[in-house]
Parts: sequence; C-alpha cells; structure tokens
Amino acid sequence: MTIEDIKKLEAEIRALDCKSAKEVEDARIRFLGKKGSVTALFDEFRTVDKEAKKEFGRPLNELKQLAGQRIEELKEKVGDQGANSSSKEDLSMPGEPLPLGSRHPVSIVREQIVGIFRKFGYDVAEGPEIEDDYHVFEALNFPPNHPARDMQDTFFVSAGHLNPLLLRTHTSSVQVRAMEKMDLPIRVICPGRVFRNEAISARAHCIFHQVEGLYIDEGVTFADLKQAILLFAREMFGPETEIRMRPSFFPFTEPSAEVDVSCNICHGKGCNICKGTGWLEILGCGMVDPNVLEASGIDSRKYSGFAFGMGLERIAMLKWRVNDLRHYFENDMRFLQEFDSAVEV
Ligand code: 2U9
Repeated sequence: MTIEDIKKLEAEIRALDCKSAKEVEDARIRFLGKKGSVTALFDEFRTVDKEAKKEFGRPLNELKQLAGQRIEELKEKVGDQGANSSSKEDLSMPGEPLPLGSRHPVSIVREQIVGIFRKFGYDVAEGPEIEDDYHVFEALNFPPNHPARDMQDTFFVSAGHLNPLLLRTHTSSVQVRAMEKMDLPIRVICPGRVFRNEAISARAHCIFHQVEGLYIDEGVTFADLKQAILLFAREMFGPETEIRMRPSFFPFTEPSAEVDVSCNICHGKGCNICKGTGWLEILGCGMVDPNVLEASGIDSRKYSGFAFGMGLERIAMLKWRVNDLRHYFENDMRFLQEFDSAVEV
C-alpha cells in the first residue's frame, strides 16, 4: 500500500457520478462492498507494520468516510428508491405478462345479434331463469298435456303446485313479461340461458343460449316478419345472403315457419356443412298466436305481431364449424383462444 493508492481512490470517489439508484448501489458495492476497493485497502492495512499503520491509518479512515458521504449524496441526487435494497433485481424490467381470457364464441354471436336488432330499434329485455309454469307454458298457449310440460323434458324446481317453478325452456317468458308491463308498440330482443332435460352429447346439451325477438303493433304482417328476418340475415351472414321459409308449428305462433339461410361456405353448391342442400337452418318464427296476445291483455283484433327465436350455440357452430356442443361449456383455453381474432367477423 502507498499513499498514491489512497490518493488515486480519493480522486475516483470525488469524480464519481451516477444517474440511477442502481448505479449508486453498484458504486457502493465497488468501493465499500466486501470485495470493494476501499475495503481491500483496509484488508491490506491489517497486514502492514506499526510504522505504516501510523502513516496510513488516518488517510484510510478519511477515504472511507469520503466514500460513504459521496454515496449518500448521490442517493439523494437520483432519489433513493431501491438504492439501499440489497436485492439484485432490476426493478425497471417489464413485468411477467398475465394470461388473458378471451370472448366466448356464444358471447360473440349474442353481441352481434343483439347489436343488429338494437340498430333496428329493438329494446333489450332480460328475465329470471327460474320461472313459473304460467310464463313459460300457460301464457304461450301450450296445451295442458304438452310434452314440454313433462318431467322428462323440463327441470322442475318445485312440482305439484298449480303453477310450479321450473328452469325456463325458452326466453319467450321474458317476452310475456314484456307484454304484461310495456306500452304498445313493443319491440324487444331477449337474450338468455335456457334449460332442457336432455342427455348431454355432441349434438344436445341441457343448457344452451337463445335470442328471441318480439314486435307487436297495429297492422304487423307476415311480410314485415320476412323483411325483418332477411335484413337480419344479411347483416349477420353477409349482404349476398338469401333466406327461405318452410312451414312449421309452434304453440305460440300461427302461422309458423323455420328459416334457412343460403350456405355462405359453398354458396349453394352443396358442402358437408349444409349437407349438400345449399341451405342452413338458423331460426324459427311466426305471427304471434291471438291467444298469446289475449292472455297478456292485448286486443288481438287491433294488434298483431311477429316473434322469432334462435339457438346461439347452433349459429356459432355454423359460423366456426364447431363439431361438438360440449366444447362450449368446458371453457378449455385451447378452444376459447381459437376465437381471439373472431370478435369482428
Ligand atoms: C311470445 C310469442 C311468441 C318465439 C319463437 C321460435 C319461433 C323458435 C326455437 C329456435 C331454436 C328455439 O333455440 S331453439 O330451440 N325457437 O323456433 N321462437 S317463434 O315466439 C314467441 C315468443 C314470445 C310472447
């Protein structure tokens, strides 16, 4: 050890400058840490003779003091967040990304359908999933012995009453409640979860989602229904889409129809999605049965209306060629991530 060694370090410490708390901490370790250059001089000091101890003792202590002071000054200058931590972590590193969830295909389809009908001037209505027999069956013209009213087909919450509680089998009960409380004309769209007592398989599930719609006013005709469905189908499946209607039967509509859209995969040529027909069934609809209007206190001689209903899982299956209904309820991230880029299709 020489006095020059001490002077050299002193000059270095005086010239020391830092821009961040991390640099200050590095400098502290470089000079005063266990293997630091000032500490090294102290280690050497222990080995020198008495005369040398007299010579170097004082300047060495002053050097250590200077280094401590300078480090404190620099901490203050850069702001001392984290500087006195002994951790080696770089706090400026970006964080670990958290895995993000994604939109469920049924939600994507529901939002698209509801968005289209809102644009047409429909209000959105929701109602209870646990309903009574009156709002699910009675007010909708289901005869007392209809199979849907059987334990085999419907989940009952409390049986044995005149008006038992059950899990709704369609969202039509929401429209019944809308007819009871809304002023005419009525234009509502009702998205929701429904329940049917079915064995679960690739093609059937006991829970699924529907969107149903109802329009009641003076002079509403089947032509209005057809035009509304055509406009909806073109918004939903593209401007080239054609529709066709086939006669059908529901207790709550008369006449009733099932609606097919032209297959936008093969454009009518026939493929395995449309099973070679060129058409895909997407919804059911009809003119609201006068009995249904009257049950909710609407004069069926003055007012008429149309209604329609569709299953969301089915529409999402056609849109994205999902081949098993059970995927919708398992929430497997590998399935859901398939739809990350599908929010606007
Ligand atoms: C009121 C009056 C009439 C709603 C309608 C359908 C036709 C229909 C099915 C499509 C597939 C249900 O999800 S699905 O299984 N629905 O075909 N729904 S007309 O009619 C109503 C509703 C409420 C007051």
